[in-house]
Amino acid sequence: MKKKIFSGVQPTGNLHLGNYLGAIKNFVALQEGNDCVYCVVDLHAITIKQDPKLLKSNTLETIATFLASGLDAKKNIIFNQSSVSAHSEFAWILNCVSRIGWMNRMTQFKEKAGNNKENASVGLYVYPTLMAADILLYDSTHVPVGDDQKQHLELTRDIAQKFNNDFNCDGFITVPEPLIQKEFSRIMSLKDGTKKMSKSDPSSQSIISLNDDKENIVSKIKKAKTDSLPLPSTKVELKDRPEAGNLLGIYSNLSENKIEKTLTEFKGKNFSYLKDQLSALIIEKICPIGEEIKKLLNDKNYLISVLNKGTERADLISSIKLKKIHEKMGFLS
Ligand code: AQP
Repeated sequence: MKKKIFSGVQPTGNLHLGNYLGAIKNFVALQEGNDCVYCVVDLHAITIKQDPKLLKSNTLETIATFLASGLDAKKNIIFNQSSVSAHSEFAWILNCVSRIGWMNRMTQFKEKAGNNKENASVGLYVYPTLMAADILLYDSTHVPVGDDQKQHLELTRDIAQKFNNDFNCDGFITVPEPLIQKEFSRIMSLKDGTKKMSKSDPSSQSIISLNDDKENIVSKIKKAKTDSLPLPSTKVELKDRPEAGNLLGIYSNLSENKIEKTLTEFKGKNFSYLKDQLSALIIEKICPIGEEIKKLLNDKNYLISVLNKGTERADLISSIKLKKIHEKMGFLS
């Protein structure tokens, strides 16, 4: 059956291998035979202070990354969140449906706010209700995300169910399913296999950026943290070896092989052999995307035209749904 897909990426710059393997690669696979909506979530980005000039260029770069990775602008709805006002309007309604206790459990807020919670933006705290609004406005049935967003998706399901209960409209808001890869769904930092690969990591050595050139990739993989043992032959042995697990997981994901096959290929070998093979594979799969991003960024008018068309289509769908939501809530229209 055709799925209704929704997902988003923040235009916070420096998109990396984690964003690609955890999310964008799946967006591309899902575009065949499904109705897909892919959004550059700039309203989410501003939950942490952004430089307006950079936000603009990062938004274009994110669109360019979608297209360079293989998303078809005709098949999919690709647009920018702030251009479609239904997202923030519905988010406010969902702020009133959601419970403070639910928000208090969100680990992303705790991680991003750190020790300085009092100084974090209110937007960062209610980030999950905006995410729920994005997804639920399009009656999405499935949401492809990286493993780090699993908790927010579970909350989205709770919010959808509560809305349907509160307004006595069972099935009106579709309760979406997460689409998260089963294995190695979280790509880890090259400098610490227990920490997520993250755009905001202060060390550029911890991430492979989609814009990295061959020399950068070879150098970053060469310097990636390892342990002192030869590579193992079973998944069980990977449990206490986060760096080995991460590098082998990236290799498996990029080569589209199960981890068991990758383990058989590398068992007993040392890290330098794996690193050579992995660098070559990343260069083969990622560098063409980086080159295409550069090309697309030279044609800003084209990128803006893609956004404008997507905005029109997204606006139409979401405004119809929002009108129905208003009726359920008793708003006079
Ligand atoms: N390390 C990761 N492994 C797998 N998936 C990942 N994603 C992000 N990091 C990893 C997935 O990428 C999609 C878009 O992410 P985002 O840009 O919207 O936000 P994020 O999760 O906050 O990304 P970062 O890199 O961690 O940014 P910062 O440093 O700003 O917090 C999502 O589907 C996400 O799961």
